[in-house]
Amino acid sequence: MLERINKVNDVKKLNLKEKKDLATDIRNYIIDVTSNNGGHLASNLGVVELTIALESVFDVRKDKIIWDVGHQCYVHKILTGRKEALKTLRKSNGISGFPKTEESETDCFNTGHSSTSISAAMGMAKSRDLKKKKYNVIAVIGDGALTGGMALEALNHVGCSKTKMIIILNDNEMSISKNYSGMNQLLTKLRSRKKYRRSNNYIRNFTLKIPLLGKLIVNLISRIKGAIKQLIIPGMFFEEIGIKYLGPIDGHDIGELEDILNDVKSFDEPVLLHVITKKGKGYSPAEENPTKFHGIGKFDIETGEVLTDKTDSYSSVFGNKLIDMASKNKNIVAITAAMKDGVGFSKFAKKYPNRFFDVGIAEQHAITFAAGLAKEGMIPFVSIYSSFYQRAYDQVIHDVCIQNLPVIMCVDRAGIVGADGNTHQGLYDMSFFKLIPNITVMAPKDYTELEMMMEFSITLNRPVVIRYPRGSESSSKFLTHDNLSLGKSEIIREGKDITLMGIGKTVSKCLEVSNELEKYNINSEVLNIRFLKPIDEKQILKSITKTKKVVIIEDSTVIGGLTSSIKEILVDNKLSDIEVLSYAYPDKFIEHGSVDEIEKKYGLDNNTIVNDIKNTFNK
Ligand SMILES: Cc1ncc(C[n+]2csc(CCOP(=O)(O)OP(=O)(O)O)c2C)c(N)n1
Repeated sequence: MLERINKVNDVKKLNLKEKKDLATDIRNYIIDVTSNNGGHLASNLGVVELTIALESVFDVRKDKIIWDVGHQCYVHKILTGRKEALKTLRKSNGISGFPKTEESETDCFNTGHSSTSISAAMGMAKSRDLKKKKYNVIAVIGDGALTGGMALEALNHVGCSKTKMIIILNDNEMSISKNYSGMNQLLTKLRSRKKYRRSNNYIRNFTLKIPLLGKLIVNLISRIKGAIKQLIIPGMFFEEIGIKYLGPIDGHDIGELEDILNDVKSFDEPVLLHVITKKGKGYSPAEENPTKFHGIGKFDIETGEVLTDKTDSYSSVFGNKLIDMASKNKNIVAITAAMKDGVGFSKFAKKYPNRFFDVGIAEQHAITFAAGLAKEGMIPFVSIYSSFYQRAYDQVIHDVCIQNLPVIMCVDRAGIVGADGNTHQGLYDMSFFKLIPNITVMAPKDYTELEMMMEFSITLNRPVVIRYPRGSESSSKFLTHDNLSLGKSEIIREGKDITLMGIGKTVSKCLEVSNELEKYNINSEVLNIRFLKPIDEKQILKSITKTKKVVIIEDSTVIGGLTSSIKEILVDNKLSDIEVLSYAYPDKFIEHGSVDEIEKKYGLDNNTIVNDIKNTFNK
C-alpha cells in the first residue's frame, strides 16, 4: 500500500481494507527508519490509524492540523509526500523530526515544546472567522501535553469563546513515562465510559429535520443527557468549561474514527474528541516499554536493543550524586517536569519517593513550587532541559531570584543537542540567566566538577544555575580540580602567547586545541571560567594582559554569553589592543544534525579553531 502513497491526499483514494493494510506498511516503514536514524518511535506507532483517518476526512492543503509537541508527525510526513525523505529523518540536511512550515505547507505550525497546539489552533480558527474563510482547525494533543499549563490556559479561553475548532485528545495514558497527574485521574474516569456511538448523531441530525419542534427536542434531550452525564461523571470538566466532549473512542479503528470525524466536522462549536490509543502499538518491544521507545537511538529491530554505547552521562552522574547528597541531607528534594528518566532521576525516585516530584509538563509550576519549598527550608534541585527552562523564565526571576531563594536550577541538555533540532538546542540559557540579579551561574568541565558544583551550590544559600550538556564528558581527562571558590576561575595551563577560555563542556576543547597548538610552537594559557556569574574579572584581565590575544570557546549563542562578558570586560577596562577570536553559535536558530556535524558547520570543531588561530595569530 505504501507504494500508492506518493503525494498529499493519496490516502483518500484507498478503501477501508486498503487503509488497514497501509497502517501495517507505515508501521514497518517507521520502525525501519527509526532503527537507523533514531527518533520518537512509540508515539508515532500510536497515531498511525488516527493520522490516516484525519487525513482521509480532512484536506491538509487547506484544513489545519496542529500536532502538539510534534514528535508524532512521521505518519503525517509519509502521507504528505515525504515518504522517501523520511529516510533522512533527523540527519543533517534531512527532514526534521518535528513539523516544519518551511518543509511543507501541510505542516501548518511548528511545534517541539509541549502544550502549544490548542492556543495556536484557536488563533488560526479566530483568524479564519475574522477573515470569513472556511476551513477546519484541529489540534491533536496527548494526555501528557494536556498536563501543561499552556494547554489548560487555552482550554479556558476556547471554552468561553465558543470558537469552532476540534481538539483531538490522543490518550495513551503515557507522557514520556507514566502519566501520574490530576488530569490523568479525570481521564481515567472518562475512559471507563461506554464507548461513544455515532448513532447518537444520526438521531440528532434526523430530529433536527423535524419542522418547528426539531431544535427544541434536541436541546431538551441534550440538557437531560447533560444532567445524566453529571451524575455518571462528577464535574464533566470539559463540558462545564464550555467544550463539547465526545468519546472515548478506539484510536486504532480507522472506520470508526472516520465516521466520528465526519460528524465532528459539522459542529459549530469547540469539540474535544477523546481518542484512546496504545503507545508503541504494533511493535512489541515498544508496547512493552514505551518509555524506552519514546525517543530512542539506533536499535536492533529483532531484539529492540539499543545499538549506541550505554555509557554514563552528565545526567546519570548528576542523579547518582544527588542520591548521595540526599542521604546526608534530608532537606534535599528533586523536581522534574515530566523528564524523570531524561534528567537522571529514576533511581532517586525509587530511593526517595517522598522527596521526588514529577510535576508533569509544567516547568513554570516546577520553579515556583521549588521556590515555595526553598522558602520553608528545603533544598530543591530542579532539573530541566535548557530549552524547556525558557518556559520558566519569569518564575526564575519573580519567584526565586527576587526573594534570593536557594533553589538549585540544574540545566541539562545545555548547548547543542543535535538531532531534535532548533526547538531543542540549549543555546540561550547562559545569556538569559546571566542577566538576572542574585543568581550564580556555573558550568562544570567534567563529571568531577559537576559533583563539586552540586556540593558547592548548597553552601551558597542563594539561587544557583548549574549547566551541563547532553551525553558524556570528553575523553580528554583533567587530572586536577582546584577547590571551588565563588566567582573564581581555574587555570588549567599557564602559557604566554594566547589565552584560551572555555566554560563547561568547551574547557576540554580549549585543552585539546592548546595541545594541538603546541605542535606549531604556540604556547597557550587555558582558563576554565567556571562561573559565568560572578565572573572572575581579575584572573581574566591578568591572563589577557599577559598574552594580548584571547580565544573564547562557548557552547552557546554568541549574544549574551561568555563572549559578550569578556568583551564587556575589555571595553570597561579600555583594553582596545587585545585581539579576540570568538567561537560561539551565530544569531540564528540552529537546525538538526549530529553534534559533530553542527560544530563543524559553524566552525566550532577543533581543526577549524586550530587553523584559525594559526592563521590569525601566528603571522
Ligand atoms: C515544554 C516541554 N517540556 C518537556 C518536553 C519533553 N516531552 C516531549 S514529549 C513529552 C511527553 C508528551 O506526552 P504526550 O503528549 O502524552 O504524547 P505521547 O508521546 O504520549 O503521544 C515530553 C514531556 C517538551 N517537548 N516540551
